[in-house]
Amino acid sequence: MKLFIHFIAISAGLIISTVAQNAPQCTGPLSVRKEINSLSSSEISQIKDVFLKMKSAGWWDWFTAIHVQNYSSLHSTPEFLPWHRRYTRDVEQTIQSYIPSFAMPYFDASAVCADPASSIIFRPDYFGGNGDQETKCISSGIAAGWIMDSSNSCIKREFNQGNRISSWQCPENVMSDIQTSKTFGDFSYNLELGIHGSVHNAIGGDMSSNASPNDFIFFLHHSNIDRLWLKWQNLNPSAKYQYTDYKGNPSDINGKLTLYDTPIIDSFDVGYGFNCYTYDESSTGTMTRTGLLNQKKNGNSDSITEKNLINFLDSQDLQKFFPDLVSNKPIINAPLMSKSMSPNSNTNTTSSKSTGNENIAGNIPTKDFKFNSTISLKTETSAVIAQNKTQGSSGGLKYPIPTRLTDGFLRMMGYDIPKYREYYQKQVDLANLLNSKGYVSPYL
Ligand SMILES: [Cu+2]
Repeated sequence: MKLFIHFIAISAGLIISTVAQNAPQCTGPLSVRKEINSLSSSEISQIKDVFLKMKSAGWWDWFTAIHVQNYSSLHSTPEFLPWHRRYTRDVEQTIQSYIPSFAMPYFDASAVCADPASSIIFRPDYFGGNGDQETKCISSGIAAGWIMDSSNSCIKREFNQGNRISSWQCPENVMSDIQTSKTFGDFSYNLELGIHGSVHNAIGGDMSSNASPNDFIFFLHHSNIDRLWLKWQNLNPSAKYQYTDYKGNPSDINGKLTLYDTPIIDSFDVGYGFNCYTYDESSTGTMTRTGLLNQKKNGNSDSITEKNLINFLDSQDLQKFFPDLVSNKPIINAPLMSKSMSPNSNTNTTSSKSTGNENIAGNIPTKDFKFNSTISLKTETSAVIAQNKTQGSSGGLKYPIPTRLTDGFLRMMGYDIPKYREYYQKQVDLANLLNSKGYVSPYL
């Protein structure tokens, strides 16, 4: 109850009813979301202190409860992207009530595709590494030792290859998903089945259950998924308000978001309504290998491989996997900013708290919400494809084949299995093609 009052207090005064098709443009400063590698050590230790306070105030269990309760409406459905955009923003705004300058970092997972376990996020001074061999409990990182309401237990991780994580989608695969998905429904499902599912499945433990928000990596990951959606939106302006499921059936964009009392369409515009944030995309086009590696260090992955691909693939292959690269679309370093917004274009310096539209429906669970459906699946190691790190023909590392999602994970998520097989085959075909052409990824 205490938590509920806290929540209302934060939301009070910020409720704006949204009847128009588009929420109003943000007038205050935008939160600028940076890649996790770009955070300073003082930002990380500040987060650590605040997250502990938020844990005792019940926030993390609260946010997990929301996800657990509404799970089935939010995955494998058109709501996947708009709902998680809203949810991630709510968490960001809650953290901002403790640290006003906070912006949700993103984890550019594909930038560490060949050896995900080496990511900075798993360091002990960040979010800790794999779970214990027996208990699966994490023993390092910001949330080590926490007991979560959803399981009445620790936060668990179970990497899919012992203390390693097998390869997931590299930037080329993610870029291909973005360029070959021409409708919202296609894009949403490809992203969900692709890098989204891979990260959840491969980290395992809480991350591969419906209580995944227990692990803060969830929010770093969804911030990145959201960034990729924004990228797709900016590349496909005419399809921006399309709202269909993956089979192409139209869905109601003016309907309400699950749990929230706001129209789904309000999630579609970043820089408007409650979406007063943007992404820091500092990958600009220095196309030398050193330049690429420096950019890699800064964590941004998806706009820097394009020129590289043009040099290795013929036009037929480009057409199949990277159609935008043959259509003269100006996509290299495509701007991520919504419309004309940029973080520097704001002259209004009033509090960022004044621009949010935090209208939350009254049916969100209280902290006493009962957990009875948490599913935690064992990783099916037999289905894990071993990572291939042998040398490619031109001296660079061979392009890794993304690991297939396990059958247990596919079932738990309710994914369309034939659709997944088709999607996954295309991912493998691309990896094989790149290897057959002696392609050297700037990320390996
Ligand atoms: Cu989710």
